[in-house]
Amino acid sequence: MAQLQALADAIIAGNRVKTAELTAEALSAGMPAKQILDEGLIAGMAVVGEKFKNCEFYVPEVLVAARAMAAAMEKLRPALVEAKVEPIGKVAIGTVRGDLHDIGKNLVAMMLEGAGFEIIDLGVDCSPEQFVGAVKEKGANIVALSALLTTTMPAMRDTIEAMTAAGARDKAKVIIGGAPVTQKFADQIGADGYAADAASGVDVAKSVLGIA
Ligand code: B1M
Repeated sequence: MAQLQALADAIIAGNRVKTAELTAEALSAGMPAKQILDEGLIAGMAVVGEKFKNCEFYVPEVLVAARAMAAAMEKLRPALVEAKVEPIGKVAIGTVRGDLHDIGKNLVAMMLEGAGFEIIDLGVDCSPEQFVGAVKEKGANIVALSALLTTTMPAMRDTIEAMTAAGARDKAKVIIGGAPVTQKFADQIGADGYAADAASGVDVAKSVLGIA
């Protein structure tokens, strides 16, 4: 539908004003909130993710697209709540203990939200107990860990061990990423998935939950 394609294009262009306007127009025209989300906003963010993976887009383009998405979500959220549209998963994301880098983590969170996940953003310097709490008290079914320092990578293992000790490991999948992190390290510490970049983070999050 032309209206939804225009919405996706506005997201890809990072046009915040136009994205919000088109979302409001679609709602006023009686289009279901879920259709606007899936076929307009998420479709646009999926293209942004692909372009980021293929190095056609860089961090600034992704940030403006995510900002446009956030503006549209402000308009759409009440209608989604009313329609009882469930998120496809609940992700507790944070940078691990001792680590203050959050630019990459924020990008991953934005892409995940753009793909339909609910995000519990725990921020930076997160203790293993914060992740355990997000699983046990807030029902997160994915824990996404970010580390940018070789010295904070061991905190990823500590988090997984704390989840196991607290009986939270079987309630949530653990996915990890960050510049020094590798698939090999993910395997060594028993994480369920590793993503090299924000767009792959969406693929891995869906894959660990068995979503196509
Ligand atoms: Co820091 N820093 N820093 N730093 N910093 C690095 C990481 C470093 C490589 C610079 C260098 O020496 N060349 C180096 C680490 C060396 C190492 O451990 N091997 C370093 C250092 C040493 C430090 C300090 C120790 C410096 C000091 O004080 N002596 C200190 C540590 C503070 C702390 O954390 N305790 C420090 C501080 C800082 C600032 C505060 C100044 C600032 C952070 C600001 C902020 O984040 N709000 C900063 C910055 C900006 C950097 C660099 C320059 C850029 C990081 C970044 O944002 N990249 C960085 C050098 C570099 O990378 N060129 C550096 C852009 C971002 C989009 O990429 O974060 O990799 P990235 O995220 C990607 C992927 O990795 C992946 O997706 C993202 C998007 O594609 N990803 C995930 C990330 N998390 C994921 C989670 C997932 C999946 C994918 O979950 C599933």
